[in-house]
Amino acid sequence: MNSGLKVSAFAAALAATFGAAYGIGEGLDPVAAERAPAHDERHASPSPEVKDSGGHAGHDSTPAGGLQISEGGYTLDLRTQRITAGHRADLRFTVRDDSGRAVTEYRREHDKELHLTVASRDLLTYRHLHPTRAADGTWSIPVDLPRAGGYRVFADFTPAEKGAENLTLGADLAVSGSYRPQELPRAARTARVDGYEVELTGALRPGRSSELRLSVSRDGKPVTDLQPYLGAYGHLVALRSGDLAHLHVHPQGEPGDGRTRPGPEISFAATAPSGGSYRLFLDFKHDGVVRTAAFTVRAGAAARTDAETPADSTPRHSGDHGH
Ligand SMILES: [Cu+2]
Repeated sequence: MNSGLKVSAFAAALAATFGAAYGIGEGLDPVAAERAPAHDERHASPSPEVKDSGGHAGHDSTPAGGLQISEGGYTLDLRTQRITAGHRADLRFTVRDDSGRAVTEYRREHDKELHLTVASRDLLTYRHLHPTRAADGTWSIPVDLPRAGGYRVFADFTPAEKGAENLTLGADLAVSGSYRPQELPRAARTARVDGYEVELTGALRPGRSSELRLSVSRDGKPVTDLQPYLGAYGHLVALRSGDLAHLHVHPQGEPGDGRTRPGPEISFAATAPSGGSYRLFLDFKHDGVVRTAAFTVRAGAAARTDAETPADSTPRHSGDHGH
């Protein structure tokens, strides 16, 4: 309830800000405009193993990240806090330690020192990016976000410092233009992107780890030659609707381990920090191109996706992730 109030206030403030100040983006079809080119580099959040607690909804796991700009002695200093919809801009930021110094040493995870995700508050726009770090610790990456609104920027990294843990820090980014918030697409088991169909089985459970399996097919045929991308056949990011809490999701098995096959099924372990709606973004690579399939799922006993979604349903908005 509380978060609902906050979201409403936030949306009203945004509508006022963006609606009044800018006419840019008017006439842009928010869904069509969102058909972004396939991103060449994206992936999912690496993180410390969260053990399956076997039913104990434990205090030992902290599955939600990204809600704070500062955590564990590290701060995300987002230098670029405003950009304009439909205009390419440099997103610049620094990660600082508790003495204010820019962090310049990181532990590589999934092939990269830092993984950046950018998501709109309505969860229809999503980017997974790998910025470049200058010697002084400043990170930068060009972004082009076609839709105006409130966004969250997540930096997922592990400082090289001894004992430092994987962190996901989040900061707000405002994208100016004509703001038209969309409803969260309804929960569905199937997502389509670029002629591929991805089917989700398994459920997201509050407070405990559960398995999510995503099966990729094209033209009705299972895809059995997925390509490794950043050390896995698929990368999954899950964001909670309402506050954009960022979940830690772990791929199960990896290319070359002798038992993980290159499709059609990709398996993950995920823990939902609470009941509610979540948006899942799956990156997978096939024919040399990385594509993203997006799903809305509900976590919690009262909201089983299989019960609420007819088998033949299709996401109402496939947004940039559809077709
Ligand atoms: Cu990444």
